[in-house]
Amino acid sequence: MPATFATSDPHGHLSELTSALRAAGLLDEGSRWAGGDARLWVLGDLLDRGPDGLGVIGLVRRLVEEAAAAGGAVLPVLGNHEVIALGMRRFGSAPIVHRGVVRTFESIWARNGGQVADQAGIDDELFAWLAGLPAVGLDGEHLLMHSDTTEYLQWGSSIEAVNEGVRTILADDDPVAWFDVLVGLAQRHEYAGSAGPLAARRLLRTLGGERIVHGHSIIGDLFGERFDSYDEPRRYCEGLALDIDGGIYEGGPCLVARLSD
Ligand SMILES: [Mn+2]
Repeated sequence: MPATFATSDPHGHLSELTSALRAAGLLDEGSRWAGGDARLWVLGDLLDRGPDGLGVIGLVRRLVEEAAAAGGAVLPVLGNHEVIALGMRRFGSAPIVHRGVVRTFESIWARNGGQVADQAGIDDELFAWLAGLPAVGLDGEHLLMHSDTTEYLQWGSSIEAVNEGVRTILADDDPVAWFDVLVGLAQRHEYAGSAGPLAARRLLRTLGGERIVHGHSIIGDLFGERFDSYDEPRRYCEGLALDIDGGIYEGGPCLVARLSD
């Protein structure tokens, strides 16, 4: 059984991501895949907020190839910032009536750390790659996704259906359906608090797995702790959820969770 790892939310912080993957033994000094047959999940929000989203995407795409050639796997997942960036690229400042409110992708992109340099690099080929990323994945007992929400179930009740549902929307140009994806993946904190285990169990029962692994919600925000006060992923929700977002863009650590040996 190969070792399985997960990281999330690099948000354009290429050097922090590279250092963290190297410290985990997954990259060599030249930043080439050194993980052999290991599996590494990258749970989205590759771009926006930080200086080099395109660099992060370039690294992840190269590692997908290198890991596959070594008998391992690098498995990127869609985050809400991929949807924001793609929506900005596709719809820009076009007004969209969503649930009775006029909104634009541009304003959401601008308010949430959208980077002009990242936009400039999203050509048709990269657009298609990002829009084709799966929203959820299952690896042994781990159910992996970007956001700590049950909103995924609006697109289907199996992993394949959810991924196909989201992929179909992002391959089309219905701005309202795009906005539903954006709003759904922006939800958070649904596994925290007293109602958390019920929500987590519903998702696990429907999609499979024994534990949810997610990013999107910074550990410091979720638990009211200083961003520099932790250096490990946080298991919570009666052990049903694992938050791996250290909060790189807030000065927190880039976490690489080891999920199994
Ligand atoms: Mn996010």
